[in-house]
Amino acid sequence: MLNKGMSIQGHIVEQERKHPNASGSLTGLLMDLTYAAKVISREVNKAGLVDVLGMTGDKNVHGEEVKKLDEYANDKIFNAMDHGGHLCIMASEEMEEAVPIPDYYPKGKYVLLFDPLDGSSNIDANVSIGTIFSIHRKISDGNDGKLEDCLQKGSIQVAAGYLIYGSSTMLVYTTGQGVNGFTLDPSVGEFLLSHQDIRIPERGRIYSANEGNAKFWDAGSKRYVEYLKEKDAETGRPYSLRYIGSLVADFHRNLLYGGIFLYPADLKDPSKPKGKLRLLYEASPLAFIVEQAGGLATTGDEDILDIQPEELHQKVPLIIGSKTDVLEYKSFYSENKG
Ligand code: AHM
Ligand code: MG
Repeated sequence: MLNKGMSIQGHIVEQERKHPNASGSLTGLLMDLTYAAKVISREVNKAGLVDVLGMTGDKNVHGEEVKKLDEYANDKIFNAMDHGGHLCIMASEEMEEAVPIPDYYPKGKYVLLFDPLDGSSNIDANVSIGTIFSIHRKISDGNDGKLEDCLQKGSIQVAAGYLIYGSSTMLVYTTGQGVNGFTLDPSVGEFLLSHQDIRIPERGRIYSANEGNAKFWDAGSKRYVEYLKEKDAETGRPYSLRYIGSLVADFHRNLLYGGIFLYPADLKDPSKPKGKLRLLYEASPLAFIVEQAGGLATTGDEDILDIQPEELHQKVPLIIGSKTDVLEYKSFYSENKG
């Protein structure tokens, strides 16, 4: 039985019970992750003080150097996850290569991909940022994790989730049986179930995009956004534009209220010919979550979850959100394709 206010630990165990052959390893893995998340949340909350601490010689109270927060978050997750015996390899947006679990630790059957601190350019302005994670099953032979374990289609993720460090810290995750949200209660230091079985509204009234780039989008994306600004009572247009520039925060709001997030390819910027967002650490986990909540995610050409990754840091256009909105986007995109 799921109850509002139940702890994340209770919830994960309950989910795992639905699989009679489960070994408990996924539960252990997710618990290690929530520990890292709590520590990152604590650091993010005092980010404004980092400069103050920095003036003392860039050392913290333990005599360690004060690191950039995204590097800190990366190290925290890595160090919380490497020795538990649940993983065989990890890859992160902050690390050039995937890192197999070293031989001196037991190796497990799961693969962890993560963006340790998404939207970190917003930290100094006290804007919400997040951590995104994706978990796959090991598919390669032998005990060691390999690159092919990381390059799997999103549709076969075992679990995905994100942490949002906002006015409160929340964890939203799915193991393929719906989406649930937990809020960190700082007084007990535990994530408690606050958003049970999240469903994204079929249609929203919000679009989120960096419209400053619109001149360089494909014709379909440009026309779609113009369409959203026209008045139409039946579809609730014009939509409101809401763009934080922090993917987790934009995604989270749209998940709860309904809406569509767009980051199309930039046809003029050679650094973003396939968009800006990373398939493995951003697009794919959020696509798994949104589909579990009844929404959709596409590049325009294909569903995000169907893409066979070719490289670790692959970028893709990302259009994600309420089902009707994403379907409408897709028809604009394909009708205007040259
Ligand atoms: P990051 O992972 O380096 O923080 O970059 C990803 C961020 C997303 O959070 C956000 O959606 C996007 O970049 C914003 O990009 P832009 O500033 O081009 O609008
Ligand atoms: Mg990111």
